[in-house]
Amino acid sequence: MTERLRIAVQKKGRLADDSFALLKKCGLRFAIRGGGLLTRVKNLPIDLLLVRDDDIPAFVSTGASDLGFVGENVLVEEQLTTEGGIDAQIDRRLGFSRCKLSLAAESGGDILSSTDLNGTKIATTYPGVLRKYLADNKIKATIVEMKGAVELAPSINIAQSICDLVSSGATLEANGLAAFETILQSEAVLIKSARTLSPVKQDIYDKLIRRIDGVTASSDSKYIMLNAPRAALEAISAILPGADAPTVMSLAGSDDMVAVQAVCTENVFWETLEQLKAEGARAILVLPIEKMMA
Ligand code: PRT
Ligand code: ZN
Repeated sequence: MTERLRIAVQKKGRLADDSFALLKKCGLRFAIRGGGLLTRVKNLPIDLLLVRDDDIPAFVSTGASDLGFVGENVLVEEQLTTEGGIDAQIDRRLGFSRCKLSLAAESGGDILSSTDLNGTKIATTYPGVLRKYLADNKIKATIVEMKGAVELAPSINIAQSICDLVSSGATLEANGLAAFETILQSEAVLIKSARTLSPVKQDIYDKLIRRIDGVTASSDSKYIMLNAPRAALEAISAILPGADAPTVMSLAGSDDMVAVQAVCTENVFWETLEQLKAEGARAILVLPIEKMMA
């Protein structure tokens, strides 16, 4: 039986859809059906282990899974709170599920900065990260550990402030709270243990990682095509964001205009197009890039 690389992915929740979408963009063909713990990828020797996000670092650390997709916040919390530590480190940053772990308190209340936390109670589901932050900053406060609904803690007098994940800020606002400090920036990450993979698994891993890198690199990249006055070529090349030497071709029937094409490795904003136009560029097209391999 051929060995299969195993990847732990959140079964359902905020990370699940983007994790599945990334794997699909990497060319993996699979179907997620209710119930099952393990899903076979049809066209590569890879199995997906569908679990709760909190269990993913431990699965990778113990070898139940070779890789895992998890929020950096969960990884750091598990690293700080698991006895004996865990053998799971960040292998790639994936750029989705971005959020912040922030300290927040009643808007317009007495707690306006972290120094005001001395002698108070802080509710959180991230006791490990919070404990480290308080120790690093020499703040003496009591941590009230909760399993969820942390944003309600101040209104029911369990704590004076909270330490919770924030994305749009709408939840804090709806509960009359305001964030005053970010203690961790988080995004989805691919995690791996330091163990050596078998040669077969290493090959599958290498192939997958090349594809993940290709998808991540192409997501911010754009292909740009435009016509430009030959005299403005230098100025126009300087504006193209993150582009190496552009391809320049002559235009049929025109001596002073040329066609320019380039891969921009950074996002192309409307402001960039306006600058290009101001330099004399015309017929500007910005196209998405689906895949890239160096
Ligand atoms: O069932 P399982 O244990 O697998 O999932 P879960 O309920 O523990 O996690 P889930 O699916 O809610 O979140 C998974 C991961 O998504 C988190 O660990 C983060 O890495 C990431 N993420 C990104 C978020 C948020 N954004 C987020 N906004 N996780 C939670 N929230 C919550 C936050 O706790 C707060 O209650 O959303 C609320 C705030 O959102 P805003 O937009 O109102 O600020
Ligand atoms: Zn969870």
